Amino acid sequence: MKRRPLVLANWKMNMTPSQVLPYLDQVIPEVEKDTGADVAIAAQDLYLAQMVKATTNTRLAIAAENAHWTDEGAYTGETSPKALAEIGVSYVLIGHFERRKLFNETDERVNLKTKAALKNGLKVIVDLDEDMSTYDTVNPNNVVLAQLRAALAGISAEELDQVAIAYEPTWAIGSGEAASATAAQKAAVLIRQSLKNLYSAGVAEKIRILYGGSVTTKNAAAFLSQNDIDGVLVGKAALDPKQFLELIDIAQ
Ligand code: G2H
Repeated sequence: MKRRPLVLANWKMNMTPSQVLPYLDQVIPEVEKDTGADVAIAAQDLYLAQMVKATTNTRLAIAAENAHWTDEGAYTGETSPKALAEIGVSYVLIGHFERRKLFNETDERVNLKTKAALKNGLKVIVDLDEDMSTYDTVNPNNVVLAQLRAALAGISAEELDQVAIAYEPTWAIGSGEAASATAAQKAAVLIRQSLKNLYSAGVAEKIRILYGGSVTTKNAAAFLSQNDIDGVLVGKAALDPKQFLELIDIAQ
């Protein structure tokens, strides 16, 4: 089954306010010409409303980098998934390695946040982040597959329609050293096999699995040509609009 690729930029805590609109102005006309891939940019909350406005009625979707697990309440400094949905954000990235490592995001929180985002109509990219060396066999103790099971606990097959999975080996994140395409494909196969066990073959066939971790214009084609890799999650390279456009071209 051919799944429509997703190219997701993760700006992280980069880009200054004055860079946001010029970046979008450069990217939108090109994205509008393309039809073969879904394209989204995840950015700091501060920029999201402006970005949604600038991309209204275009093919470029806007994503949040995180969201809370409740709609409202006394959670100083947090962002409500309900508010994100109301301003027109399309996607939210949940469980990125930097959230897990630097902000103590647990599997349980990833699950709660995924459920809350889905309830509010947001599409979710669930990030699984661990070392590739745990990937040699379908081992029930495999950390990534444990993260997968925990993240999706209580989520129905129907809800899963709005979920994509991103696989990012920890050592490849921001390091300039990507996984090999064959190793990433192997990881994606195991993730898909796990989804088949958790849901069904049909569900597992439909879900998009992205590779992330030092994706560049040089290595993206190799990842995207793998049978089970349906997109890329790109940090550093996507900070340059020209490189981001090139990556989108590669994904067509
Ligand atoms: C990994 C990735 C984007 P980079 O964090 O999620 O960033 O492409 O800079 O490794």
